[in-house]
Parts: sequence; C-alpha cells; structure tokens
Amino acid sequence: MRFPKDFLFGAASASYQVEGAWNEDGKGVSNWDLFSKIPGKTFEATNGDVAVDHYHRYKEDVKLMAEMGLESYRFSVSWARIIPDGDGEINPKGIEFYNNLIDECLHYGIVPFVTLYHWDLPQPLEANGGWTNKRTTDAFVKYANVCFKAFGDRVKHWITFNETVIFCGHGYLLGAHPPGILSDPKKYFQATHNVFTAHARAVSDYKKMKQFGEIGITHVFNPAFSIDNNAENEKATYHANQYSTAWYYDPILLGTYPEYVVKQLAEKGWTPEWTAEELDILKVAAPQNDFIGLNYYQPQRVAKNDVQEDSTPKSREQSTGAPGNASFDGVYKTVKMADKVYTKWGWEISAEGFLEGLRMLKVAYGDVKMYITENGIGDEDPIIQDEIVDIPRIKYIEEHLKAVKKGILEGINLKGYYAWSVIDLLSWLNGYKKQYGFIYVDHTNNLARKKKLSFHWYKQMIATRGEE
Ligand code: BGP
Repeated sequence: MRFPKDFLFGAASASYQVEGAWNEDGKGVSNWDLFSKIPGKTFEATNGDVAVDHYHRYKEDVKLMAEMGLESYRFSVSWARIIPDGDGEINPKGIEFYNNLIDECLHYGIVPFVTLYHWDLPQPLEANGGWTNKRTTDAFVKYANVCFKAFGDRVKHWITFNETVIFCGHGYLLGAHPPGILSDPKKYFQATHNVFTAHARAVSDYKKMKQFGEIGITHVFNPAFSIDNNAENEKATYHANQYSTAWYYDPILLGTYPEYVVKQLAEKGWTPEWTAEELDILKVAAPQNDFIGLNYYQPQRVAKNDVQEDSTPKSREQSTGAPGNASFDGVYKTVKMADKVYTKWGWEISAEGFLEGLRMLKVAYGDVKMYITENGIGDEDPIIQDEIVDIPRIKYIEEHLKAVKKGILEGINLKGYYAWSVIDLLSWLNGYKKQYGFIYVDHTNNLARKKKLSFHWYKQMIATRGEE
C-alpha cells in the first residue's frame, strides 16, 4: 500500500528553537529569552539567541526542504515578533518575516502549517501571571486574529497551541519551563483551562472570518498502558488516561471536562475558576475544530501509586522525562520497564504503543481528523568520515510510519505526518547536543547545513509514498 495522495508528508520546527535573532527588527522579549539565561535552568546552559539562525537563513532552509520533497512545513510564529509587548502595537517587520517565509514555502509548493503558540510568550504577559491570568487569554485571541488577517489568504492550516500539558505542566508543576513554578496544581489546572478557552475563542473567530482553511490544536499523545494485568495497576492506568489524555482532548473535541478529573479536582481544591460563559464557549467551539494534532514520542507505562501526598514530581530532574509523564501521588505513577527499549535520554521507543494508542483515540473520539504533528528521536548522531549516519532515526521514523499506515488501513482518519524536526535545533532543556533533524547544523563552522543520511531516506520515502 502507498500512502493516500492527500496525505501530507512534512517536518516541523518552532520559532524559539530555530529562529535566533532574538532582539532584531523590533521583536519583543519572550519568557524563554529570559528563562533560558537563568543559571541552571537548562542542562546545557545554552539558549536560543542565535539558535540555528533560521531567521536569516530561511531561504537556504526552505530550499533544502524542497530538495527533500517535503510537502508541508510546520513552523510556529513568535508572538513577540508580531506584537512585541504581547497586547499592543503590531510590528510590521515581524509580519514581513512570516510573509516572506510563507511565500518562500509556497514558491516551492510546500504547504505552510502554522502553529500560533509554541511556548514563547511575550515577557510582559508572563510578568502579569502568564497563562494563569485571563488577560493572557484575551491577548492571545487578539494576536490570533492579527495572524489570521495577515497570513490567512495563504495559510490554510492553523494550530492554536502546541502541547498545553508541557508548557503548563513544566511551568507550574515541575518548574522547568517559565515561569519556573514547582508543584502548584491549582495554577496548573487554571492555566490549562485558560488555554482551552483561548483556543476555543480563536477557533470560533477563525470560522467567522470564512477563510476556508482548517484549524485545530496539537496535544501530547502519550497513551497510558498498565505494566501488567493487576487490577489496581489497570485502575491507575484508567486514571492516568483521564488526567493526561481526557483532560486535554475532551474539552477540545467534546466541549466538556472529564467527570472523574473534575471530581478529583473538587476534592483536592484544585478546581479552576471557570465561568458558565467560558464552559459554553468550549461547547460551541468543539464541533468547529477541523482536526487534532498529535505529538507522539512514547507511551506511558503505568502502575498504582500509593503515596498519599498532594501533588506531582517534586524535583526538577524529573522534568527531563517524557512530555506529560507527570505522576499524581495517590493516583498513578509512570515507570520504566526492563523489557522496553529507551533512547539515550530515557524515552521509550514503541511504535506498537503508537498504533494501540491511535486505536484508543478512535474508540474515544470517533472519526476526528488527525495529523501527527511531531514524531522523532533525539540522538547524538554519529559522524563517520564526514557523513552523518543517523540510522536510528531512519529506523524510528520507518517503524512509526508503518504504524500510521496500519492505522489508515484500519480506518483511522490520519491525514499527515510531520517528523520532528526538519533541521537540528535547540532542545528546550538539552541544548544542541540532542539532535532530531534531517539536516545537520555545524556549530563549529558558522552553522553550515549538511544533509544527513535520513534526509536522503525521507526524500525517497516521500517520492515513493511509502511503498514497500
Ligand atoms: C516536544 C516539543 C518540541 C520538541 C520535542 C522534543 O514536546 O513540542 O518543541 O522540543 O518535544 O523535545 P526535547 O527537545 O525536549 O527532546
């Protein structure tokens, strides 16, 4: 079987991780511009001031994407480039940069898939309480409308937010992302609710503009599986799926919050301040979502957790783990298993878990259209005689694409696959050593680009549409 004609093969990036030019052409300061410079916050003590200089080299990069045969490029817009203080004047130079990037993609027939928020929040909004403050929600809706108006004639695929669980979880539970707060579940749940209403309002506004494109959100997809058949572990797994999947997917796709979690939050005093009007906004927007984006790296292996404390992991070190793998004391915990395979950074490799998780989503949410908006392996790629021989990446992507193919054959509504990442870039906590790209960036030689083995492999895969 070949992948269907309308299935998009792409690759992704995010503004802070690739652009650099952090204070050029009128860009405002973002929370990450500051946070990454606080000593001890990132493990490699580096930042995205220059990143891989995509801001100045986007033409070279898009040309390489075209050479690879990429059908779509998922990138994010830096809010602080468009509205430097987050909520005030528009910066024409910021609009110009993304106009140029979009036009460059279209010149080569590459479909731009645009994420509005991939974690770099204008600092003035962060300083006012960030996502726990509902004024940030208002500011986001305004910013989203600016982008729809400026780019909507050419951009027909929009993602509002990337991985709410990560920037809220790392921001308010693990202290590893801005604003660096540890173990504050009340703020965490409030922030997630504010993000969901921001998303819902942006979706409704977009639909009213009749630009005839599609809009959705991207979530972490880390389905939970019990470590064994023990009834208590299976119960804990149900709870894990409620906390890490239902809490995120239900308000978007069903317009309601999962009862089990709502009840738990009430018992623990963590219920967000939500108004009837906001809950209604979620309901109205839910059927207007065109798709859901899934970022899959690994599943969660779950066991019961008997510790009767209030919150989630207490130490910053635990934040190096997989996206969304927070454990809730007294509810569930995620564990490593001896018979599973892990990357150097301890992320499990499991294409089976991917397919099984997709099946679970179909049962829970029916035929909703889905894009895999991120999938890939972080590695220190071997260089042999000047060639980047990233065979583990080829193997990883090949196996996961096979799972996607099987899913399509089983009737799961999958419409595209975006490898993370198109080019080597800044890993939020691990710097530049953890590589994900098809294109290597030489930090010892003026950030020169070089094609990896996987570049040629992905090119061939796209050209044959995955025919085996
Ligand atoms: C996802 C993020 C990406 C990217 C990826 C890999 O959660 O959406 O931006 O960073 O994870 O993560 P890391 O760089 O931590 O290995």
